[in-house]
Amino acid sequence: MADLLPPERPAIMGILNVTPDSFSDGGRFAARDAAMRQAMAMIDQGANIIDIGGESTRPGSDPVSEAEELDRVIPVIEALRAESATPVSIDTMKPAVARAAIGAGANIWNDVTALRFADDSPATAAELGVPIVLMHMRGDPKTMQADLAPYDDVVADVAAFLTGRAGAAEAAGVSRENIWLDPGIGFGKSLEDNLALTRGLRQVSDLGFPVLYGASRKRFIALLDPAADSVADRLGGSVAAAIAAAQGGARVLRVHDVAETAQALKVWRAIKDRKT
Ligand code: HH2
Repeated sequence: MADLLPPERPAIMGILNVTPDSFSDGGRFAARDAAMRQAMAMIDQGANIIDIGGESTRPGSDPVSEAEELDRVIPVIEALRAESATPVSIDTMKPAVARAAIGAGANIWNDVTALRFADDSPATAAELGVPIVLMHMRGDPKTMQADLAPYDDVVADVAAFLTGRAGAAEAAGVSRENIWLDPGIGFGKSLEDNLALTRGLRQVSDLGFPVLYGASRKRFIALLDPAADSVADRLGGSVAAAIAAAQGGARVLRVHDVAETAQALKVWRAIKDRKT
């Protein structure tokens, strides 16, 4: 689905978390309506893809059951599909959730485990036949920050891991043009690792697959600016990282702040491309 990715600039993927902490008050219908309003606002602001997730992957977060995850995400995908043709990605590690989400109208499977969560993940990705995001992560969301053995060369290690996962996906029958890669900013990585991966993103984009990059509101920003302790105060750092990733060849930017990222990309493109 090459038309998901504009050639001239990275696509903006707007983040829609449908977790109890994101839309808690007022029950399921209110939660679905609030999620819809946020999705439509992001589309108005220039989001090219809406990434819907029903399970937090924040470090230390608890897993949720398949039934609960389906209950959270499927009604939102159906409601969004009824109102908009904007592509939707499903952020899940569970093949059954990916399958139901694609059945309900989602267009992309975003898997932070790179098809390692379940034995049938690779075969499911092949069968669904939609783009699959393979992300780098060491350990799982519960353990990843505890397990911070230094990398030899984080960019080379991540590139090698992603090459291996792309090979495994292809071996399971996923077509090459459906494979997207993601260095997994903030997943089991130190501040220096996140900076090196952003600086060295070209090495990942040179692997020949579209690269998705997500640093929006992540904790490493607060390590550089202690005044950004609250996630709401990380806009400047998020935009800076997104533009650095665009420079490094990212084809998709996963962000919370769509309008600001869209504006930054316009200015970045004008600086880069205009000859006058
Ligand atoms: N980061 C988060 C979740 N999903 N998917 C991809 N492909 N790349 C990422 O970097 C990525 C992701 C982080 O999730 P969480 O900490 O739950 O917060 P949020 O979803 O608000 O970003």
